Amino acid sequence: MTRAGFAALIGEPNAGKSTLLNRMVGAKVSIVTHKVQTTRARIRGVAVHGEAQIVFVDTPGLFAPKRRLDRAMVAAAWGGVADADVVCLLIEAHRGLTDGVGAILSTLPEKVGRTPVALVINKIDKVKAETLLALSQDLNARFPFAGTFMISAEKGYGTEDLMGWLADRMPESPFLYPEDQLADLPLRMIAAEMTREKLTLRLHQELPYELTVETEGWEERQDGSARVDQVVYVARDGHKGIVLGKGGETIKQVSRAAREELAEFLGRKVHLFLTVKVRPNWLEESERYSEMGLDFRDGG
Ligand SMILES: Nc1nc2c(ncn2[C@@H]2O[C@H](COP(=O)(O)OP(=O)(O)OP(=O)(O)O)[C@@H](O)[C@H]2O)c(=O)[nH]1
Ligand SMILES: [Mg+2]
Repeated sequence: MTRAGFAALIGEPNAGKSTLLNRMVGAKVSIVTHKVQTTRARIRGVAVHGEAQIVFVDTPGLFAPKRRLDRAMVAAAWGGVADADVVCLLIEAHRGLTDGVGAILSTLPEKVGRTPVALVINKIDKVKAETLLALSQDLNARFPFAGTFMISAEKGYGTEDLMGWLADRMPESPFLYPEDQLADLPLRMIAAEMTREKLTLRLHQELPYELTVETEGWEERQDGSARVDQVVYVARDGHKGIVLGKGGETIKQVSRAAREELAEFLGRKVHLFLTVKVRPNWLEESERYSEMGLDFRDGG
């Protein structure tokens, strides 16, 4: 008898949810940056452990939302919890019980109901072992966690234990995805995310928040290569210049990095064309949200 189900990864922005998803799946399915609010929608990655298939659901970080996009992202994150068989709450070891974590813990009971929640203290490579025990006790006093794990998603410490524990908690079920499938994001969205990651890594301050990337065209060529056309939407005139960079240098480097990653992912040659468009109101356009995999109405 096989097992299969959903494990949702939730936590504050930057907690390492996407890093953990990629580690568990063994491939880069979700983009990772050092900046907060990198992930914008739910992203599924599939892992098989023994007789169990675990569908990991990466979610946007949980924080106090102010803008429409924030609200849609936070709603998407809690939506991941609603569908899950097990929830993993990721906490950053070196930041501990922040106000943000406190806010999550106070909302958690109403959101999870009877679904088991694992406490996953991540980034243990950044702290001394002594601090972990106190943090774990403190957190366990505030919520009846079904298990506690100390991990480093980046280094791979403790992640196999967590995987085994999750596998045991999956309901009896046939596999939900074919065994060789790692993700269920459409290719055009994976490609757009790769470009957004490279832009986010390169740009500073608020700019990454104010842009979105969409794949507008995908053409398979006779020679086996793919031509991919993407649009980078920015909200302000001034941002276009920043994205392009001096003499177009920034967009050129972003384009090269994204093209190389996409080509490796597909295992064939890619021709990537990026166009930057100013669209002052894109953060209020429902079509942009559906392209991102978000529900526009959640932001209302
Ligand atoms: N030192 C250390 N850094 C880590 C670890 N896990 C993740 N990181 C780093 O933490 C940063 C954020 O990681 P992400 O995986 O993007 O975090 P996230 O929770 O998905 O963030 P959002 O999508 O913004 O909510 C990146 O710079 C990661 O390299 C870890 O175990 N140790
Ligand atoms: Mg993320």
